[in-house]
This record gives sequence, C-alpha cells and structure tokens, in this order.
Amino acid sequence: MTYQYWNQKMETLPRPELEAYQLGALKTAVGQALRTPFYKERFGKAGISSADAIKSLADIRKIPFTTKHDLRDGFPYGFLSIPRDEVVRLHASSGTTGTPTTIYFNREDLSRWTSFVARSIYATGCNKADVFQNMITYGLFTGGLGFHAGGEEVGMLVIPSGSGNTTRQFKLMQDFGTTVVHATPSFLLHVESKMREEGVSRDSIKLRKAFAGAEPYSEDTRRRIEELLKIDVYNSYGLSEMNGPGVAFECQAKNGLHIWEDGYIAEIVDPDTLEPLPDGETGELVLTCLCREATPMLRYRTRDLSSFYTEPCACGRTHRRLHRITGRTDDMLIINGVNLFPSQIEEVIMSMKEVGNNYLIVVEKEGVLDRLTVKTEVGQDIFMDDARPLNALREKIRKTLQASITINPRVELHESGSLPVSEGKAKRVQDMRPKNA
Ligand code: DLL
Repeated sequence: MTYQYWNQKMETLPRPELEAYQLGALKTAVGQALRTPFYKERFGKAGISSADAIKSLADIRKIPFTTKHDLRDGFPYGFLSIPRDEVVRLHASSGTTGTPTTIYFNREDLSRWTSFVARSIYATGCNKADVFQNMITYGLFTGGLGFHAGGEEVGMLVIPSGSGNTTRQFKLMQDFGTTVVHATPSFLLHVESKMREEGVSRDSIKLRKAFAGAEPYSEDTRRRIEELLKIDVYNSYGLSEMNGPGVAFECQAKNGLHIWEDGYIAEIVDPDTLEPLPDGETGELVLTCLCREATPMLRYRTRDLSSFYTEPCACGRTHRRLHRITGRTDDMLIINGVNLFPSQIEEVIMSMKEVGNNYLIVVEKEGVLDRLTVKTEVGQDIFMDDARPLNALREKIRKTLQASITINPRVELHESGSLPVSEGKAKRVQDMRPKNA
C-alpha cells in the first residue's frame, strides 16, 4: 500500500525532533495558560509562575490536572487567555448537568484545528476528487463545522447535509455521487437499515469510505458497517475540549488511531492513582492541547479509556497510536456488584448476524436487585410472528451474553427499525434505578 501524507515532514518527524517540538509548544502553552484566571490561580498553588518551570517533557507532571468540573466552574470566561474581541468562534458541549463547557477560538486556532482535521482526512486516502457528505450535527457540536472546514481544506466537494433525514441523504448521495461520509457509527447503522427498507440499491451510490466517531463502538460494529455498506470505515476521535475532531485518527493501515502529537500531548494514567501507566496498559487518557491560544487546556482528564500501541505503524508515521476507546470511566455500570461497560454488550451482540443494527441497554431495580435488560432489533429477514425461531434466538443471545459478562440479562427482541434512533450520539443505556438507592 502507498500511504499519503498531508504534512509528510511533521507526520514522519523522528521522535527526538517531535519531542523537542512538543517541549517548545508545551512551554508556550503554559505561558499562555498563565494569562487565564483559572490557570493563574491553579498554577500559583502548584508553584508554577512561568514557562521556565518546564525544562523537559517529563516536567508535564508538575502541571495539575484539569477536569470537566473545573471547566464548568470556570464558565464562561475563566479559561479565556486573550481579549474577548480577538475571539472569532466558540463551541460548546451541553453536558448533562446543564452548564455548558465552552471553548473559544481565535482565527489562528481555527486554522490550526482545520489543518489537523485535513491531515486526518487525507491520511485515509481521500483527495480533492472526493465528494464528502457530512452527515453529522452542525452547530455548537464540533463534528459538523470541524469536518466541514477540514474537508474543504483537502479540496473535497463538501455537502453540509447535517444529520437525520435518511431519504434526503440518499438523494444527495445519488445526485452528487458522494464517495465519503462522516457520521456517528450508530447513524451509519441506521442509514444501512433505511437503505434496505427504502429499497435504495447499493449500485445507485458511489460510497467507498466513512469516518465514524464521536461515540464508542466495537471492532465488530466497524466490520458490520463495512460489510453491509461495502465501504472502508475509519475511526475518528476527538473532544470539544481539544477543539473537536482531528485529535486522533486511523490511517489507511486501519490499526489504531494516530494521535497528532504536534497538536496534543497524550498520557495514559491510572484513573484511581493518576500515576502514568506503561505503554500498552489501559487507563484514562489525559490530553494537553498544544495548538490553541484562546482557551489553553492542560492535562485534561478525558475520562476516556485507551492504551498506546507499543509497535510502530506500517504507514511510517511517527505519531503514536491509541487503541480504540472502549468506554469512559464514568460509563461503567455496576449491576448487583458486577462491573460492566456497555461496550462489552455491544461486542457480543454486534458479532451475531441475526441481530439487527440497533440495541438498548436498560437497568432497573426489582426489589433489592438490579435487573439488566438488553433490547435488540432483529435482522430484517427475521419475521416477528414466527415464535419458535425467535425464542431460540433470544435464548442464544442471552446465553452468549451471560457467558461473556457473567450477568444473566433479560433479552427482548424488537422489530428492525423499531428502537429509538438518535441523530447525534446514540443513547445506549437507560439506567432507571433511583439515584440515591
Ligand atoms: O464528539 C468530537 C468529535 C466529533 C469526535 C466528530 C469525532 C467525530 P464531544 O461532544 O466533546 O466531542 O465528545 C467527546 O466523545 O471524550 C469520547 O468519550 C467520545 N468519543 C469521541 N470520539 C470517539 C471515538 C466530539 N472515536 C467524547 N470512539 C469523547 C469512542 C469517542 N469515543
């Protein structure tokens, strides 16, 4: 395979040079952070009064962690490091508690972010001949405008279709010969189901690639989307606090996500002790942004669980790779004392051919016990009025799940297309247990 690079020099920079670059950028970021009310105070307590406190990359450990909670406390301008009239854009994540976390950009910040997204898109083999349909939410969410700008930077024809309305999405694909789409993996699965339901023939569209991210998904889900839609799916990772998409992305080797280390410093730490973990071990990803002036963000605890690959990538890039994010530290469910990540359930059910493209996990209290119900859609060729094969399938799913997660779930089968679909990130878990029980 021949690999293409957007910025070959930077993407293949020998590690000592890359690390020297990071050190310089980290010092700049610390200096910039000291201009914000939040970091000025936080660094003061940690004894960091200037960028001179950072003499080596290892000194990053002198810097205190930043959490989502800090961001909420600092709302709206506690993290702003430049005069308000130099800010040209903001993005925000609404969060579940109501107080948004807001990130501000100046013009240069936007252009740096765009070049990381362009680099990511280019690494998947796209070029200006591609027609790119951005099937994700526009607005305060970073996925829409972030990919939009990156796609234009690559020179692709960008169709800002936004999420939802599959009939219109198919029409756009057919009319303009879309070759690449961007969506959440759950929306891609929905698109596939709708394609069959609406009788859109695969030959009527030219699709060959998708960027899928903004939510966790398993390797089996990737394979399912690839096989059903006959496309290549590339994993795309990012978060609002680090600009949005374009933080880590799969290259054509499709084996882990390169984290763009000239833009972000990544650490994997034990989520309990916050001590660094050796390469290869799974822990919480902590990120430092090196490419944004307006809103510095240092040692941000993402809550995302991942690990570093230890061996280099076939593509020749020197930027390290992360394993796909399996979930978040705050995603974990405790069911009658047993720890369970939703991704463990997804792994099992998405590998079963008879199971359809959508599922939901429900946890309830029954007396003193927790009760786990897994609702899955069945494949489109399974009829809901034929009880015997349905019972057999239900039992098969239950047993396979139990063997894998050591919890005996209740399994409910639903007709294809009947479980709720979200146009943005999928809501896979409904935890109905009383909060303070
Ligand atoms: O989801 C940014 C983005 C947009 C990424 C489009 C990729 C594509 P937030 O809304 O702030 O930003 O959510 C960030 O989503 O901390 C992860 O928990 C999760 N996440 C994002 N990408 C992936 C992925 C955008 N590829 C949060 N795999 C992150 C697993 C992901 N989880």
